[in-house]
Amino acid sequence: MNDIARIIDITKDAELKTIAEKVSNNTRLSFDDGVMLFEKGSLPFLGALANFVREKKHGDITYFNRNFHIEPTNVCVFSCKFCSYSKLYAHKEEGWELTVEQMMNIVKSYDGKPVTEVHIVGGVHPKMTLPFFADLLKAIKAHRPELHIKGFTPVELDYMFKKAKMTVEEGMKFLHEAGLDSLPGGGAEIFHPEIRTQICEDKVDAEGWLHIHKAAHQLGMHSNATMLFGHVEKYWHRIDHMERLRQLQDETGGFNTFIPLKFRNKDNDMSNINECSTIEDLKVYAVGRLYLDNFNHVKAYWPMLGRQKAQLSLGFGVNDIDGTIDDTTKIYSMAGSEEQNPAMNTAELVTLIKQVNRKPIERDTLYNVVTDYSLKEVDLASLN
Ligand code: V47
Ligand code: SF4
Repeated sequence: MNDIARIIDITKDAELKTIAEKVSNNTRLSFDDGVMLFEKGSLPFLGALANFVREKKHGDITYFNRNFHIEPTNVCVFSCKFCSYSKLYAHKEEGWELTVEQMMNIVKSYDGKPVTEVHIVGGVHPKMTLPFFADLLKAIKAHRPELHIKGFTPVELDYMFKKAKMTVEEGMKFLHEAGLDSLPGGGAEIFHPEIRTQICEDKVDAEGWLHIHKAAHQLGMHSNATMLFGHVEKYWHRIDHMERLRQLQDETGGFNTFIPLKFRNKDNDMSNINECSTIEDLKVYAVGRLYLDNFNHVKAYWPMLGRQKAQLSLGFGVNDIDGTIDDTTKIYSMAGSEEQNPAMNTAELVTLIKQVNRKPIERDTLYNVVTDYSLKEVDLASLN
């Protein structure tokens, strides 16, 4: 009996058996299947099924990349209740805003280091406009043309485009021409308005978020998609979120990676909500892997999850654990991330992946292989 037949065989529940058969036959799961997986699927069942798909797509390969983050500002005009930045607009003395020169100094501090990507994301500061960010993009490309710039969520973009009186298509083209290569996955949260009005009512809505990603895809740019889970949403809101992503992906094929983000409750206006369990985290990765059949990659963002849970996630559908993030990333440590110092060097990442018998591959943003650490003996001590 092969692996999938064994999974189907051990399932007593007829409905879950049907879902497992669909996965085995490459048949797309329906909305109700997705909800049922959350309602009835045990962790071992979901894990076995998600791992089957993960290994069919990628074998043991586990990707990571070498990147660094720039957060232009922590001031934000919006007031997402889960966000530890949101109160800063009223308390500007606690805020920072970087000039183009200061951000270029961060870029230059990586000169000679083998990073392939810069990830730029932050709050929405009213003075940081489209021309300001276009100048930043041009300056980065002039200094280091091969560095891939992944930057700005639709929340930031929607605000800049409106302020510049540009359409989404015009604004995206303008930034792309200035040097923006791809979009990160942030700002998606939970798309359904029933939840959005409770947790982030004043920022771009689901249609606006999807429109901006679609415009980027139509320019040939790739992007990621996140989902903030484990707060006030129900199972069906998660599936509704994934369904909207799956539909856009069918249309454009522009998404690289799905990144579930676990809600953390430190120092924000939702601190009264308990964080969900590790079991729930793993279930979300698994259902994400099963439902989003047209996404190539599922990523665990390890600074939020912690190193050990990131290792565990590799058996639940995850095939990417993000990158060597520098400790300048404040948004997560402020919200109570597992890692007080979210930085890991290449040797640590490679070791982490090898410890759970997976194959570490350093990738660039578009999943081209940079170095296959599974093929050769690497002197880990020599890596930075
Ligand atoms: O959209 C904010 C989340 C996101 C909290 O594309 C929180 O490669 C949990 O999108 N608890 C921004 N999460 C980060 C993001 C991201 C991260 C890593 C990689 C990529 C990528 C994208 O951070 C926001 C929001 O969902 N966030 N506050 C919190 N309290
Ligand atoms: Fe602003 Fe983003 Fe925080 Fe919302 S999540 S308040 S848009 S920084």
